[in-house]
Amino acid sequence: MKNRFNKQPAEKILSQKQINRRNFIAFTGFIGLNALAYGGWRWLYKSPEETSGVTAGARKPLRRALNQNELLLRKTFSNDHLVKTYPVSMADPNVRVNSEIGMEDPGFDAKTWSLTIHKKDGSKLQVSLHDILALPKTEIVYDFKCVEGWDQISHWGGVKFSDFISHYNLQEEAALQYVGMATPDKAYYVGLDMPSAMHPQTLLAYEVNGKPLPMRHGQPLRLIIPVKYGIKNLKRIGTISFSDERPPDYWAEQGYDYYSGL
Ligand SMILES: Nc1nc2c(c(=O)[nH]1)N[C@H]1C(S)=C(S)[C@@H](COP(=O)(O)O)O[C@H]1N2
Ligand SMILES: [Mo]
Repeated sequence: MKNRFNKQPAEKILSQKQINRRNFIAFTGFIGLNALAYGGWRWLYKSPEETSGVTAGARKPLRRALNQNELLLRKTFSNDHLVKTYPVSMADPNVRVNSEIGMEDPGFDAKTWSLTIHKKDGSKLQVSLHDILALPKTEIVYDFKCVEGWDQISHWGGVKFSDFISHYNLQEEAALQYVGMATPDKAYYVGLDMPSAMHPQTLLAYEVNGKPLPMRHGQPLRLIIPVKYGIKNLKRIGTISFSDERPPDYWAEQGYDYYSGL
């Protein structure tokens, strides 16, 4: 009797010639794609490095691509586009500490710290933490993303940069195209396009998880700018300045994207 449960599906039997042909196509295709990738990499690697300026350290074609990408991103940027937020319960209680450039001064004292604002007319405005704590407080829980490949949902509190601007009547400054921020020792610094700085989720933050910022997270005041990668979220802000030219930016001088938008 025939076993009806042991039926083999009718497979197409390939001739040796067909097998050889398929192997040949797969093999040459593999070699070809690799040659193309290698050629592309050689081309990029051998192309000249950009002229050092506000940005540096990247091959010219790569920097061109980054700058083009910035133009596209800027076209779609809007204050109505909010970064996704989460309930406080989802915030990680152990906030990761990344790098601490510009925070190494052992003599730094958060109690005597004040924020220096360089105004358009050349004058300086000194703002104490006490003054900042008196401004309306905003909290945000969002997914903080570092270019090094990690991200973490974290909870921050502070004053909106845009609220700070209106409280101190810095409208003329905010009409310029860029904001520059630096640590008190000037060792770490970032440049930000004004629309991103004025975005409603951008904070001058003094709290993480409902408590004052620990030293390693930038005590007493840091930038939280959810529309950007971690590199732009300067810890321990010492000075803020405004300009129509791109301010110096620590990582853009090392080949990273100046815009670093998300
Ligand atoms: N002053 C200063 N701010 C800094 C950095 C730094 O090295 N020094 N590193 C940046 C980078 S790359 C990231 S990912 C975040 C990390 O912030 P966190 O340590 O609070 O997680 O801080 C940013 N701000
Ligand atoms: Mo980072």
